[in-house]
Amino acid sequence: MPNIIQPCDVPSVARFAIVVAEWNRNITQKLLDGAAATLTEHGIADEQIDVVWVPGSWEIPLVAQQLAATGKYVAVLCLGAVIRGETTHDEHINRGVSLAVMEIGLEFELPVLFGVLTCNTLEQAIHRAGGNVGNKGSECAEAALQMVRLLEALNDES
Ligand code: DLZ
Repeated sequence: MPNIIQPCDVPSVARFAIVVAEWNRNITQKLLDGAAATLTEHGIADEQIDVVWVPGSWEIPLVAQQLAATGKYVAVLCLGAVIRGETTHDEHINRGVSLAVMEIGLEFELPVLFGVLTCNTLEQAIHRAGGNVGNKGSECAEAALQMVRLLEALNDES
């Protein structure tokens, strides 16, 4: 039988960082609320969660990088809501931010979660921020917890 690596518990001292964009705050506040509630449900205390607001999604990577570089966090969650307008602005933001978030995670060997909505309409964003398609902030927190547990298990193996 293959050896299946089982996720460990989240360390009790683990700290989580959340970077969240002010742009479309009516949406991003709900993503943040969902992410924080999910972390709390899993036993993470408020004192273990640091939140940093940035102007827009474009500014997320620089702050996520700074937070990752501190070495204080087991995961950095990136939350934003990019909604298509009349120009291609959204495409530039989405491409830049998604690639940068991935690169930061790889550079610092840390889960850096992409919780940025990339929607065609405000309605789509509303549905994904606690509406009928769930809360992508909560899902982002679930993924963060899963990755933290998995990386703990991988470290234990090595
Ligand atoms: C400028 C801009 C636009 C048009 N749309 C969004 C958006 O839908 N979501 C978002 O998070 N940010 C948007 N921004 C702001 C940019 O992310 C950034 O803050 C500015 O371009 C300044 O660098």
